Amino acid sequence: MLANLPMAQLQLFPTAASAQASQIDYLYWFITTISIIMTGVIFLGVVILAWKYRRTANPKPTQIEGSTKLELTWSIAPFLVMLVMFAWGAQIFFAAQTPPTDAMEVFVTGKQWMWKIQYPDGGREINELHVPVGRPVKLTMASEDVIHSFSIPAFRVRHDVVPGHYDSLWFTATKPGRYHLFCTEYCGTLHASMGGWVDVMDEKAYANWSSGGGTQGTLAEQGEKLFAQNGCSTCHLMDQQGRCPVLKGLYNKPVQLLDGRTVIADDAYIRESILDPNAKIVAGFEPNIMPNFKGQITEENVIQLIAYIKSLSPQTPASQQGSQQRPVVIAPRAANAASTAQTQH
Ligand code: HEC
Ligand SMILES: [Cu+2]
Repeated sequence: MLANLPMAQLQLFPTAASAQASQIDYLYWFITTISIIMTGVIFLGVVILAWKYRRTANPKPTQIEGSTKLELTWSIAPFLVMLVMFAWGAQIFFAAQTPPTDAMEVFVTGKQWMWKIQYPDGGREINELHVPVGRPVKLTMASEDVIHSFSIPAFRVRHDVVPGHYDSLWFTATKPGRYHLFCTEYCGTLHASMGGWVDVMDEKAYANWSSGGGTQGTLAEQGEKLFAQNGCSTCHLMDQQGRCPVLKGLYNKPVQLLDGRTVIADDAYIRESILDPNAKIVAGFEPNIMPNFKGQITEENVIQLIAYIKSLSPQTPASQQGSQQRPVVIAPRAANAASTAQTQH
């Protein structure tokens, strides 16, 4: 329906190629229309009243004491309209934060000045993202350096990618084709060229394309190699718990911490455990034993390591994987600030 609007034909408006796009467009047009109407009413009022009470028609100024009824009307009516914007907007916003359980996962790492894409089957690309039509896709995104922002206008999705944690977004592409993807956060000299294409393919074409897969094994297999290369396997034995926790079956399970809190071992938690091991110490273990891998393991390698640790546990739906930007603390303690400050010294 929106495609018939003259705006769409002028190409001022990107095509709508995802399941959520039309919802967002309807809200956009609703807000724009209301704003235009409101602006029109106010301007008209200013012009009419200025004309009606002009000096020549009113040599003696008329005293107007005000009208409670009128004031209530122009306060309450816009308030109700804005509540509609709020409720509608909140509904779309929350839907955008909640990927469906069957979403397929793709990993994106932003780096000055390119987007690196990793697929669970081990395939990887730069500035190209291949997705099947009609299937929800969840992107888990990290930044290697500065703040970037991942944006696909045709899908009406965009999310900042902030260094230090995972960000995520999801969409369901509805029309096969090629769509622009961008970095929409100024990130340095070549920011303008930090973009690429999303290729939306029908199921068959996608199956053909993805059977290419990774030449170096799946993401989890790549992670297994890194696990040995970085010496993780010398401490984290597969079945025998010594000075280091066993990582088998860890993924997405609650972990009891030394300071009494409990966290869920999602992507964000495992990422933090690797890059900043002392941030959260597992109960029964000691700090400062696990080396800090920050600066030694890239975000892409962390993604591979997580895939490996994940593969040591039964399957978990993508929607429950690392959708949180920071590790979730289930039972935060109020008096925590003091105790963490101590452990940092
Ligand atoms: C020198 C031994 C050592 C090495 C090497 C080591 N770790 Fe650890 N790791 C530990 C210890 C001890 C803990 C528990 C204390 C803590 O939470 O920091 C731990 C905790 C963890 C946890 C949290 C486990 C849980 O049950 O919540 C993860 C995940 C982890 N390590 C992954 C890795 C990965 C991946 C590597 C390799 C890049 C690695 N570790 C290398 C000793 C090590
Ligand atoms: Cu960028």
